[in-house]
Amino acid sequence: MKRFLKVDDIGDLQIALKEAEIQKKNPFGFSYLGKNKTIIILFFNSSLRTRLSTQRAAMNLGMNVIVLDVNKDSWKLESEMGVIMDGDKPEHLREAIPVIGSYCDIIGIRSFATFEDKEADYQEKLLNQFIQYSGVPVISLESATRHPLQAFADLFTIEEYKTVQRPKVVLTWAPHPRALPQAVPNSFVEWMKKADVELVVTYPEGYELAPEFTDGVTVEYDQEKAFEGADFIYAKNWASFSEYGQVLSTDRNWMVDEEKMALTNNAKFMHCLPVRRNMIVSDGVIDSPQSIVVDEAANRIVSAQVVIKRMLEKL
Ligand code: AN0
Ligand code: CP
Repeated sequence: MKRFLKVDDIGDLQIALKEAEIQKKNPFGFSYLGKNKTIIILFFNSSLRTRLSTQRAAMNLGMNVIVLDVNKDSWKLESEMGVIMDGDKPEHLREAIPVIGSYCDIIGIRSFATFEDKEADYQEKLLNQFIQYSGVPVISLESATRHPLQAFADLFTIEEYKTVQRPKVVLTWAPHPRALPQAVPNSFVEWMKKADVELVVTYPEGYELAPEFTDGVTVEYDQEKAFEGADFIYAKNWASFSEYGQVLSTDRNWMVDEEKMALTNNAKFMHCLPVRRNMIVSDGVIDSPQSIVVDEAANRIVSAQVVIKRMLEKL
């Protein structure tokens, strides 16, 4: 595997889920694969889970790990081609990327949507430069439009917890004070569409996701109706796609609370984290036995380990 950016990169989901199960049962079984191999993970944005779980996955596979917080510990990087670099950025990505590539065997990169330019975000300009110039396999640790390691871990978690063959999975928008990327819901939809689940997405009008992700997906604007009979409730805030990057609603009625969970089929509550309590979800729900957010986060090691293992096998 040369890159892991979206669902198609993982191939057959059933095979990937089987591999995840094997890795989870025997996390050190493939530690010989990473001997004398190095992964560099680069962060242009904050992270707790991705940063730690990806390191842990790479260490389980016997790799050396280097982590760089680009904004804090490196030079400011210019990304536009053809500019006169007389501003505050001393280095260009065009040199920085192949240099980083020369120090490692795999690169992981986190870089959120800027919300400045919808087209630039949806073209994944930064990620594509890493693919083009690094010379090594690239893993998305959440890009402008997708968060594939999260969606893979989410799917694996659903597989672990489901009690029916084809569970009803509801992705619900929930309020948040600041504009958040569409990457998590985009990937969640992208992966669920390929999985054996009944997917329903619910959000206030104006929060439609990019059609490339939601074409063919069932949308229910009435949140309570969407929750009826659900086996999994997956909450997430995102900013508007059409009014790009805008917060159109902070309606607290969309928070996931005990009353709404009572409409479900004793559903499990999921969220990628970090989550704002009593904005997105009530204390009562996240502290209940129905909440599986910590197990979900723990499975981020598993999804990263499947991906890194596949890359190591091809080095
Ligand atoms: C980010 C987001 O919504 O994409 C990261 C989630 C994994 N969340 C925040 O910035 C709070
Ligand atoms: N879910 C997730 O990716 O969390 P972090 O932003 O903390 O990495």
